[in-house]
Amino acid sequence: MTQDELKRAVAQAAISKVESAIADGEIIGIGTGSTANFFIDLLADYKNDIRGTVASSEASAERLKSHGIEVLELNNAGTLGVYVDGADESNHHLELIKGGGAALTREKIAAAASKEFICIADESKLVDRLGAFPLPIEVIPMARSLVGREVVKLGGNPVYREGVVTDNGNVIIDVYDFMIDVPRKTEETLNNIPGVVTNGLFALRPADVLLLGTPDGVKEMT
Ligand code: ABF
Repeated sequence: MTQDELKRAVAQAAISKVESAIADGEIIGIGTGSTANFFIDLLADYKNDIRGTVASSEASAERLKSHGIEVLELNNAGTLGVYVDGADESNHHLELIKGGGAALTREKIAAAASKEFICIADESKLVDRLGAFPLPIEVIPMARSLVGREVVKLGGNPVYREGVVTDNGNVIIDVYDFMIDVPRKTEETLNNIPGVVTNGLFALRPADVLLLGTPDGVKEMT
């Protein structure tokens, strides 16, 4: 199976898991990235049944609207029944690195606002230890150098993601050479640096379910 076929398979499995939430009139949180895009495209079949969605990026909002699916502001939506999104890495505790697509802050808000967070990924994303994928940090532009120096003190190698402005008007620093042994602690430490909006570790609020696409079928981890 190709990687796209694995992504489509997990997106289909996620559809099965959200059907009851849709039927119950819950608002569905929608993530960002190529795996989430497969989910959005499959969700189009339910557009007349869905009460509404909240998107974690402008790109996903546009894709949802192009299918005729209603997109709401989170402030008007209340608690989300379920949030479905991809990841760049997951460990076996369902602690994640996210933000390769620069949407990490809205993704973290959507996950925090959801009763259940279903992560969808192909099997290449499952790791024993987080950190081979560079950890993204969203930073207020004037704090870029300060945050970079603090990251160096913590042992990381910060690289400014040139030419990228987030949906919130901020910049991204990717931290290389930074293997993460205690993700919750690292998440807190980085978030305490002045100028950091948030970082791409999802450990304080990990996924509740990981649907992993493998050549032998979709595996569910909880
Ligand atoms: C979002 O999309 C991000 O948090 C993550 O960076 C990325 C994963 O993308 P893909 O599904 O294309 O691998 O979920």
